[in-house]
Amino acid sequence: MSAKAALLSSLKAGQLSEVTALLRYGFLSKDQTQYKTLDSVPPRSSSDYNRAMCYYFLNFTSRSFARVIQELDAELRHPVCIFYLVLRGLDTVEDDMTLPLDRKVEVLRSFWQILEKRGWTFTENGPQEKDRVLLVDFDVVIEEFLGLKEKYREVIADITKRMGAGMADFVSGKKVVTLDDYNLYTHYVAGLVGLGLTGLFVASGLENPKLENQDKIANEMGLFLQKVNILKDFLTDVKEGRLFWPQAVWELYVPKGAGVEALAKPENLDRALACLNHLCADALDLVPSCLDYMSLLKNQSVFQFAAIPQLMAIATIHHFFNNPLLFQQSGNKIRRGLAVKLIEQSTDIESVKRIYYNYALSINDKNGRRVGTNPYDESFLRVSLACSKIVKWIHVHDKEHGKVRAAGGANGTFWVAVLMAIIAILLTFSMLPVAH
Ligand code: IN0
Repeated sequence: MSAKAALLSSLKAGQLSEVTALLRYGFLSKDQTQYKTLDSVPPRSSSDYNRAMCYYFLNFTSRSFARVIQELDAELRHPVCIFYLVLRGLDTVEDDMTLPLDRKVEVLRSFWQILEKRGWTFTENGPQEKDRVLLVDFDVVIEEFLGLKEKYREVIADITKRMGAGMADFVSGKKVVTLDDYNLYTHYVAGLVGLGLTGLFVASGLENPKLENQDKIANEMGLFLQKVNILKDFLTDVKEGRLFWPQAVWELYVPKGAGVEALAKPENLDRALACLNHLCADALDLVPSCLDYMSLLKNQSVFQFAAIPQLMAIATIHHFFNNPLLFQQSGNKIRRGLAVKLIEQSTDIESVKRIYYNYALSINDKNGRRVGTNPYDESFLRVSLACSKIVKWIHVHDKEHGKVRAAGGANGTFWVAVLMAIIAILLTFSMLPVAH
């Protein structure tokens, strides 16, 4: 999305604070150091070719998250970058529907050993696979992996082994039927990332050693992110025939005998919303654990690294809860301006608590207003309970830290709204210069 489109979208929503956040993020924080802006292949002759290629891939595969990784303290930056690329490689094998099943399973199960094979590359992905190039040049990731300290290599290899085996089970026919299956699948693809990152944080010596025995909440950090991804990708995934919504839940809502794709039909919108809200409640139940995890973090750069995706996820649930758009058009996201504002507010646990508090109250409010509007929807109490538990967690934490919570005030006045409308009109007719 262009800078102008992002600005317009926030202006149209009447969010001045997002507009100012976008301007600050775009114009003030251009850090040219390191590899943050590397967006072309480095010359093969350069002495740091392998490392530069890894950051090129990182920037290529995930623009915004790449920036967050590179804000980590130097000791963790490279291990996390390599961990991310290894996982991305595994994902690219798992995702590709053109690979023969036997071959796919073989590569997934042995990927942790491949990490030690100097010179290994993989050219068997279909041409449409977005991150195909990463595997075509995977030897550079292997070189950098082999250059990491042993304590980091151990964590990465262990997680890769467990994740590859779990993915292989699911691609070989295991289905996401029950809630247990849903929790197991999300454990393999995201919960294990939480365990691995925690292992890296502790090994670096930069983080709270107490994290070591926190597998449950580390796992749930990942589960929350992945469950929100699975919710928001409904249309794209259903079209590609690989939906991860648990059957035991969608079965409660589709017309008798129908498949999950029935939820994409306009005449089934009420059923679809009821199912969505049920799964939102299931995801929201994980939030107290995520807050527990974040409240244990001590290092500033690690805190922001962990908090930013969590804030995006809660904002995404807030956006999609009971929202018909999820079933009507794919590729919907929270506004870029909102994302940037959340990044700016990810600095410390008090700021994060305030954001969660507002979202929990707002979701609870939307929940209250929908009572009686949908005959299929039975998750009203579930959602309400999940929101109450989030608010309760925050109150308990406030009390333990001597904090008094003030009620949120209104933001925005009549004149601010008028000013924003004028800027929006000028932008629409391209009368203001904005960088692309
Ligand atoms: C991640 C996670 C991630 C970051 C920080 C702490 C975590 C703790 C537990 C588990 C995962 C954690 O964050 C990224 C965020 C991301 O990639 N965002 C995308 C947004 C988007 O729309 O795709 C971006 O481009 O900005 C994440 O989603 N995953 C991930 C992968 C590897 C690592 Cl090392 C960390 C993917 C997943 C499946 C949720 C684990």
